[in-house]
Amino acid sequence: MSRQPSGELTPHAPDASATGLNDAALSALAIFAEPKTFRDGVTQLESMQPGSASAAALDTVCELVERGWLIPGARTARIAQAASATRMPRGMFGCPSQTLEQALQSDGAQVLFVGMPYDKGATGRKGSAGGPAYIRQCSKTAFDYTEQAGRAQGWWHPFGQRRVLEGVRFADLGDLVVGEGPRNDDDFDRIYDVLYSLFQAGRFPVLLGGDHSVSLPAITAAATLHPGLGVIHFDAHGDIGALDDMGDWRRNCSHGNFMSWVAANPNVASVHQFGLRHLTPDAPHRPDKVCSYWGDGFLDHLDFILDTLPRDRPYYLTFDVDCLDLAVVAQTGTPVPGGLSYKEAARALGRLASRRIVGMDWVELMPAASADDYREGTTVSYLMFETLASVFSARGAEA
Ligand SMILES: [Mn+2]
Repeated sequence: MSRQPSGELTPHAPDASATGLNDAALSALAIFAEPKTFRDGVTQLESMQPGSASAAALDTVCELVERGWLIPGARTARIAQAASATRMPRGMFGCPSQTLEQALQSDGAQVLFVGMPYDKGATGRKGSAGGPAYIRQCSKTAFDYTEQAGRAQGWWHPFGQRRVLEGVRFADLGDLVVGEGPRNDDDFDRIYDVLYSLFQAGRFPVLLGGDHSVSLPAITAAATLHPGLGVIHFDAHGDIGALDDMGDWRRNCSHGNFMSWVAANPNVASVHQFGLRHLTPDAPHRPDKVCSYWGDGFLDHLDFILDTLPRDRPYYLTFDVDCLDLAVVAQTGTPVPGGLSYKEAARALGRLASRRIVGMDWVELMPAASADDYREGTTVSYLMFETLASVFSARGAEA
């Protein structure tokens, strides 16, 4: 993070002593026990350590911010407002709307949908900013969420011959505000802050994109709270390049390269990519922790792949709809033929959901040209519903 964060910073965990931070970092954290701005904190650290170069104080605080030990504190109220600014009477799958504040209370819902109508990170066709509204509109065809006396009713699953998602409460936070500023700026801070607070409260966030770059702040938030995070990535494209060529994410991150910074995050232990098939002029760059499965061959080896995904690891799922075949979903910025069928994707997601998934995003879906064309939104909604059903079945329907 090369840019100094605005607003006041505060430590994200009260007790950092057990985590192997060095003395300089610990005394810097202590300074921020009383929230203060980046600049004030650095100045105070310099004055406390006479003789130390001011660059060292700056580095220490920068690293604390970058690794998520210091987080924006004064922003919470503004974020809550931003998140609820476009609330609708009923949200994804017809579920009730909640403010972030309500969602974070002890009786808040378990699954929280958050829309991000953002496509500043799309390098080609724009339009995925319309994704959240479109998929919400289509989603009730797949599943119409209901509660009785505060208990989620779930739905009957014809293949599983059982009710799924019974007792798992859903709520929709609405869309986050997208500002007028440049890409990767305040919009990303908002995604980070909202998802961070949901992860911290033990909620299961479902981010509705938006172009794929919105996953960077979402995964960063997940990795900060769940160090050792695994990322499960469905996509036609790897979205990754050599980090040395990428530079500053604030300036350069787009939907086509965001995974470079995800993979470089020390809190991310692994990235597994499925469905890749886009042609590139050169052999792709892959850091060691990234494992890519090309095309649909992985479907024959799901048992083997699952054995390579440790059970005790938390995972974040990011699903780019262009991993699906062009004939299944064409309303996406960079469609590629030869992708997964609906059934193939559902089977793979169902198996991978046996791992502990802590949150997910669904990105790159664009609205249909015609207002009454629900086909692709319905397809993606079904897949999302199936995935949620698998995730919460695997958890033993904790509710
Ligand atoms: Mn992508």
